[in-house]
Amino acid sequence: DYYPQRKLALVLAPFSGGQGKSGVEKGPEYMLRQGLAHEIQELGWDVTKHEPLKALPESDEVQSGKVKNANLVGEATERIYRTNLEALNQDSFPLTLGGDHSIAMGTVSAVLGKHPDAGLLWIDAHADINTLQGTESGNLHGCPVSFLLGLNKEAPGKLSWVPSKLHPSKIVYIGLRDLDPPEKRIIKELGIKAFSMYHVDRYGINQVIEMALQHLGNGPVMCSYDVDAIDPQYVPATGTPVRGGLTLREALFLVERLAETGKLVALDVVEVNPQLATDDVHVVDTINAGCALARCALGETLL
Ligand code: HAR
Ligand code: MN
Ligand code: MN
Ligand code: MN
Repeated sequence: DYYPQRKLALVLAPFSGGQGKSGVEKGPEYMLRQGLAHEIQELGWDVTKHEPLKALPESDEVQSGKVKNANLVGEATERIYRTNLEALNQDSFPLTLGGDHSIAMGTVSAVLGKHPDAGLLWIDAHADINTLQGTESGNLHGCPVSFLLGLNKEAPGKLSWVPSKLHPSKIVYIGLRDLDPPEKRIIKELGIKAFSMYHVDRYGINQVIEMALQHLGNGPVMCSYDVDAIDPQYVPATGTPVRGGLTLREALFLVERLAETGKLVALDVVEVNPQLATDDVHVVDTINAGCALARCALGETLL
């Protein structure tokens, strides 16, 4: 058990600069309004709230080279990194609420700073492993894994802070179903373990998570959870929904199993965008799913 004192750092990351749709910065606010902090306290955790992006300078950049908002993303992710590393050093579990997935450059780097042997579970419809060369969209939320792996020779502007501490053998994907051709090539070339929705259907979610955990070995595990891994029928309010995703039970089972291992050291819940809902039910469903992921990862459903 990494957290016998049950201290939790709730890190709010209301950030949208890694992609083009506004509203994803509202994710943390909506999840808090749903009562998430209190729910976590009721699970026995001592919760402190952190807002590293307070007074983040307005971005005056349009595009630096191929990617958008490189300086803004660099500044935001470095702040998140510092906050999360400090939390980890004080034996707190960082639960980071996004925000778009570019913020994982900060959260994952913090975990690897504290636990160099940590494994990373990346739950997502997308691989987010595009390089500066390979990205079609120029959106940095499609690129965090390439930075963590050190696949970009020269990081633009303030992105240069990101340390490349992640080894390709220490990441496992689950839920993939929408990859760009260069992303598939990188995953193959580096031999990265990836369970797509095909594998979830073929083996079942229980076998998939066991294989994933076995691949990562015995050390601590971090989970970066993009809610678009879940089928849009359960999580419609997200920026890039892709049909044919995890059921809500499969999605929650994954984090329940992680809680059961006692090896989970940090969790991100990202890409919740309440503004993209077309009706109130969609907002409620999406926010409830995001909050349930966090609670289940913290042991709510374990007996
Ligand atoms: N692969 C595409 C790109 O690079 C889209 C990926 C981004 N969408 C996400 N990330 N929500 O998981 O732009
Ligand atoms: Mn993602
Ligand atoms: Mn995604
Ligand atoms: Mn509907």
